[in-house]
Amino acid sequence: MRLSRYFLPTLKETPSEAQIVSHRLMLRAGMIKQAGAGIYSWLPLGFRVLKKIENIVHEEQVRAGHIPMLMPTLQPADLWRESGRYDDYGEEMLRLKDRHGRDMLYGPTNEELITDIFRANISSYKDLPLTLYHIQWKFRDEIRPRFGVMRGREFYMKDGYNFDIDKPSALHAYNRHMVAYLRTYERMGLQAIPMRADSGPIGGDDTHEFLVLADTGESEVFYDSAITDLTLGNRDVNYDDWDECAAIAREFTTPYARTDETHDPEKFAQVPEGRRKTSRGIEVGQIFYFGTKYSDAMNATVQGPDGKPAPVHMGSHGIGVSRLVGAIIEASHDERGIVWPEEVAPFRVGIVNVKQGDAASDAACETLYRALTAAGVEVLYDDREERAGAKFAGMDLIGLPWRITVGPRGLANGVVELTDRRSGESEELAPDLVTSRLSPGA
Ligand code: 5CA
Repeated sequence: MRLSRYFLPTLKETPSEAQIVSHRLMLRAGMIKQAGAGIYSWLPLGFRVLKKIENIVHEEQVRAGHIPMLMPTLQPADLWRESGRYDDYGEEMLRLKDRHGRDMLYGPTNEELITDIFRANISSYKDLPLTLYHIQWKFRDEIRPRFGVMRGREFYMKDGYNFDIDKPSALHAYNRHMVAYLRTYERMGLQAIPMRADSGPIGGDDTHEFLVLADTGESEVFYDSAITDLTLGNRDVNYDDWDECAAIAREFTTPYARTDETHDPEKFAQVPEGRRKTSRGIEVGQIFYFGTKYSDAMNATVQGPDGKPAPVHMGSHGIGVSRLVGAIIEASHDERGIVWPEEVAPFRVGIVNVKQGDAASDAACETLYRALTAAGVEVLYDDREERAGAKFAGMDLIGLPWRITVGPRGLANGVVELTDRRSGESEELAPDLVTSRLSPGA
């Protein structure tokens, strides 16, 4: 992408309405524009990151054996009357009427809709287990939308639903989601810690939230620091192996880690003193096992192995896809701007032409831009007639992992400069070497 033809409305000034760093940086980097309280347009740069995150979520769900689909944002109220949540959900639910006077709502989540799809199509235990998911916009009329996309009213969420014949099978689905989530967040360069949580309006006994530690997080968290040493890494997990998933879930949930809602000071006191930590956290996902709550209320049974109707055990599992954009920035930035982890960066590399209009510089940039693009590398080429200083500041602000600086002085010696955004380290290299260094698989 050539910056001269792109749409990247960066701001020099810090917007006064933004209280936390991720919100400030998303506005300054031209990623989002507020449309109304808690409602945002995703400008091209923000949209690229949102899609990268969405893709990782999809890949890890499919790897775990879950099936993607898409449900609508608007739902008929009747389904929610069946489950009893039409009244229970309260003011957070945005209610509306269509032209025929029918009650509708903008979905805050989808347990009812998916249970309706399930009961219309599945009648035998032989079709279980089944896990379906989608990534779709949700609306919750939050009292205090704030912190930009972190607590929006309209937000993008992955929500998945498992249907199982009994509790052990549903608990395997729970553990499988936990492993898939750990892997999802790690791929985004994040450490998200599963913490025992409260189930709120979704219901159920077993639930864990995944929290990213950050001073600006809305939840207070208490944990054994031993948990921060755990990583899933490149373990080749067999998602069909109940014992393997259960062992990983145990490994990651054994050290004490709880939010303020479930915090137990007596248990916490048993953690060795030096490892007892209190911090703030951003909730980037939550998994629930709620048994037969929805299937009972909505008459979703299947024929069991003994020929009799059997209740269906369910769970639901959410990831805050749009919130993750903010959470990643909270976890990865410096005083100059965002520092994107490679996997979610909007572009992998930026080219800065320090002397636009200089024939040799323009030609070298052009060659690099084409070679990198041909090699499948996502490049943003700053080809504007701007001061070099402004170009550097802009690149630092938007936080691409690599910057290539091209100028007449280096070119006279046959080199360009390659800079790592995270460490700030630079190296002078021949342009062809830069291309091969940044090409996939190199
Ligand atoms: N039905 C369940 C699981 S699918 C559910 O709705 N879970 S949830 O309420 O915990 O939401 C899932 C995730 O969405 C949360 O962990 C959080 O990361 C994100 N989320 C929730 N509310 C908001 C909001 N107002 N703005 C941005 N993200 C949100």
